Amino acid sequence: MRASQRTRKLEASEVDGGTNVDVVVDVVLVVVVEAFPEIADVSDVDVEEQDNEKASNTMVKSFSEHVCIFFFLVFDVNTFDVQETLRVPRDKQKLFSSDASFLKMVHDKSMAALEIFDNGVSIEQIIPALERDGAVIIRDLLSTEATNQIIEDLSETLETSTPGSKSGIESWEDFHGDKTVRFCGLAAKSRAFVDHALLNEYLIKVSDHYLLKGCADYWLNTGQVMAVGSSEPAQYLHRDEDNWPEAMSEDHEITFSCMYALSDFTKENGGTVVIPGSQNLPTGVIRGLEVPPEEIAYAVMPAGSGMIYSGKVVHGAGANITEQMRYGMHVSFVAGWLRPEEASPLVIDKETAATLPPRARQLLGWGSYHSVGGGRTWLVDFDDAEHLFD
Ligand SMILES: O=C(O)CCC(=O)C(=O)O
Ligand SMILES: [Fe+2]
Repeated sequence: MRASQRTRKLEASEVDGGTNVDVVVDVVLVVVVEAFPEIADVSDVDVEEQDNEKASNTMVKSFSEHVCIFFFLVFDVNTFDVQETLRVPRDKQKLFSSDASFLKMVHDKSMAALEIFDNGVSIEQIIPALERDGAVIIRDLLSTEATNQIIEDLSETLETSTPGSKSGIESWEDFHGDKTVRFCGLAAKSRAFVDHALLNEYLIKVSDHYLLKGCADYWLNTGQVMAVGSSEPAQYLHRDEDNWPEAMSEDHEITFSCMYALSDFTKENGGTVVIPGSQNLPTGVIRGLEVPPEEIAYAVMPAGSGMIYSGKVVHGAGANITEQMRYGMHVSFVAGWLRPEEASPLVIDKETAATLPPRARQLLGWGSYHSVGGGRTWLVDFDDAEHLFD
């Protein structure tokens, strides 16, 4: 399929609708127990002191029930009564545990929104918005020519790929969505991807700003088409850094991403859902989070735009209630001392790598890592992998 045909096919249409999430008591119980661990601790002390386990258990149970009912009433009104909301599989529900501060993440706005900039904006201008919201949108991050060329280069794979996860693992099948087409290896398929999306000046500068606080260099985590199909429910909310729970840190980012819009992103066609400010929630894995509507922002952006976002910000693909696919292309970097999601150098062969700019080669794993302290990893017989191209 030619790029022009594909572009026409990608036009979004307006469809109304939404889905509901049922409130379940066991979720409230999880919140109570996780939010007030001291309840259990205090009771344990009582048990020891009184040597009366039975009485104490009854007391804890009774107290928990009261707190549970209280939370149920409060949360039912303020948090869970969400008409247009996100699908959260019950076994993935993990409400944030330390406090209920996620309810207050919208600072001075009545509805959450991401700041939108035009290409040409300085990095200094977008950093404050990233600090505040954890994500920003930049229009024309890709030129029309670059967008069309990438679509053209990827169109054959797009045409031949079937929706659904290739992982064969239930939890990932759920995360990927059975109506969503995903594929990687983009640098091997499209030189335009390398020149415009991988080496994108804004993505690189923002990644330098954030990632280099925690590593000497970073590399490609994954370059991935994420084409959300018609009728795909919303992906559960998550943090991308959840992929490396052992490495997560309060102090710095370990991954940073861009979601490029290859077609228009709308609220109806699965435009990415972002919870501005959620990057500041304490470090911890978040899989599935119920959020009131005023906390939810949508990456509504025309084709060619990109949303650059923190690995800590809570987000997920939106529900696609239109008849068309939403074509997104995700590019993320990860700290050079961590193992990326995609094994790029096993996909981009040496011959192809040799044709690419040196920085692109390094980002794709055809280069070694030199830590701040002098440690060296990913070497080829003690030498930097870069020297394979001398
Ligand atoms: O497709 C999207 O909009 C976001 C997908 C996403 O966040 C992910 O797969 O990690
Ligand atoms: Fe994500």
